[in-house]
Amino acid sequence: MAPHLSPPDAADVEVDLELVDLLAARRRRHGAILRHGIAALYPAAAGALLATLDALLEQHAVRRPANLRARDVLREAEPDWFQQPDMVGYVMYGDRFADTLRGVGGHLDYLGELGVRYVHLMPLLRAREGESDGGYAVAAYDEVEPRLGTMADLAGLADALHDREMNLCIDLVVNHTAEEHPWAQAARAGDPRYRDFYFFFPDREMPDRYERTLREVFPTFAPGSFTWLDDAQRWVWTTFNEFQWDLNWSNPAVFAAMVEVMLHLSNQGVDVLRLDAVPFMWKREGTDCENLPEVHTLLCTLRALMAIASPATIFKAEAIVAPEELTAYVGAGSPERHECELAYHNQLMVLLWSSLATGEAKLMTTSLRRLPSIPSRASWVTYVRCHDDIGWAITDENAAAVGWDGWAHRDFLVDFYRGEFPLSFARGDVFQFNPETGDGRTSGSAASLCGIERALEAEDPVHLDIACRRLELVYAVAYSFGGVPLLYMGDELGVRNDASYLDDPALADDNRWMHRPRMDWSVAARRQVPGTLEARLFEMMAGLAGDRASVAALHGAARLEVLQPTDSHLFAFARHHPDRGRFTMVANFGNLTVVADTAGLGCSPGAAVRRTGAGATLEPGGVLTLPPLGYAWLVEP
Ligand code: OTU
Repeated sequence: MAPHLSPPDAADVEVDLELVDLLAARRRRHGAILRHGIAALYPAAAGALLATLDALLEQHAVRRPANLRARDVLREAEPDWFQQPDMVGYVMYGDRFADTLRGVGGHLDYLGELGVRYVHLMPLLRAREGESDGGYAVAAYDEVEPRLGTMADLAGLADALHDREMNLCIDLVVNHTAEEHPWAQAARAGDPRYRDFYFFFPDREMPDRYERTLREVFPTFAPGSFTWLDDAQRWVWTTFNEFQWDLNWSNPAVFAAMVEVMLHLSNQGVDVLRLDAVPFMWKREGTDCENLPEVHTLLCTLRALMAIASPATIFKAEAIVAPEELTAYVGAGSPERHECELAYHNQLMVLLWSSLATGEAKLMTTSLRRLPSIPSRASWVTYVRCHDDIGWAITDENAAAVGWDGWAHRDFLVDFYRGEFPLSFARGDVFQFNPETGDGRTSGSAASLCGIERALEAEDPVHLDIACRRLELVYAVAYSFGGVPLLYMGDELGVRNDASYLDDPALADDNRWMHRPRMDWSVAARRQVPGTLEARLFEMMAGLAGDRASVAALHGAARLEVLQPTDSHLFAFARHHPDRGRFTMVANFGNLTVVADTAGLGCSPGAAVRRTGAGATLEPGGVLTLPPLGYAWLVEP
């Protein structure tokens, strides 16, 4: 008789996971990092701050709902949940997608069709009235924007998502508050406790000294980094808009107050906190006040706290910075450090658009080969478009390495994507042109930047087909490069630029609203009408998600190797995992057909096609034929 284990009585195995034991274990695991971080950041106040944090942790543990405590345990058992090959994100403004949070909950089937398992809702906490930088000027961290609903609706949406194995990501604006936030109002009125929540200066002396080395983020609509307050007779630090006051994170009271905010949001069932504008969280004279070492210590310390209090909640860093600064946010360079689990891969995004414009992949290959690898427990979010402009973060060094002039190339990209370059297929606009530095950025929807808008206007089916291939090509890279791919609302339907923001005085100044249109559900319905643009693109995006989910090697921990094909129009990379096989993608950005040999890309003869675009084919023997904008996804066991 075959030996078998008889199932034990359920009562025998029921383990009572005492909350106190769990907390103690988590403290043993993360407590030293927490204490070290606090001591490093706040040496004079460390003891008192740790006591405050202890009290917050205790209060939080009592308040944390039972279902989320269970989720904590599950997530500790599956810490790589966000790295699974079936993880696909969708980014939306709740109001623009479905009016309210409840409305969003009513459209989860739609997201399910796209294979979405991660929903990023753009800023949803109560913002200031009027201009609010798309909600990035928060007036109350403990309230949901009334237009969208209530905190209870948010918790309800989290539950509904969790029931469908979907995860919730929300924005947390950590660098600044709105000037209407009660902290800011108290500071303005002269309350000394809250004065220290921000940076106030009686005269121009310090602002002038800082500004010698600061970069201007919004040079056209918010020049300078300080704003004069007539009533308070003070300058206040405002990196972004005048109504967004930078928080003073060197004040331990700010740290404690923001921890409270984070814990409260995690108790609503939030899985991922997108930490906005993290590079700016620490200032020091004589520097650009971005990416300072203290920022990284801050993030590690907050991470340790969250891992003790709410392990089900992870961090995504929003640091849209130069390549040499980027990778540290996910722990590159110090793999023993646990910083953010996720960060935006703005390099990949920028280089995809650069490659589409030039029909050349060598800059992308060279730049990405130079990026340090990141620890296997962290991942990128990869994306083609988001709600922001495209800042052309291509360094002079990387451009020079392929024989290009960095400035000239960035200038070309700005012209190309505003549609002003001969033969440009794009339709976009320039965002925040800075005449002092000559730098410009780009606004526009993915479809418009890929040429779909122009082709539709010209009623030109050939160019429409080519434009769709461009969109597919860049999304096919984003869906396989590593980590969580993000689908930006509307791209699945080829939504074009929308000029209606110009009619709203609170938005008209900021052309990023051209690529933040409202969802038109009658357009979405056309996804079911064969032969339409919407059906084609929707099926394409759903197919990318489905194929991605079927490739074990697309787990986020698989090592990335950017390959160097002999033909510089090709971009190719492999993902290696010792126990999950190998994945290879080859993409042709050029406008001639390229024939490549898969053995030359390191593939074994057993490599099989999982997906192709634009009619690419693989013949026995490993000969790959890639028409213009064609690509292949190859898998090996
Ligand atoms: C973020 O972006 C948001 O994504 C923007 O929508 C906000 O306007 C802004 O913060 C202020 O809250 O400069 O052009 O390195 O580059 O935080 C976008 C980080 C931005 C910054 C980034 C910022």
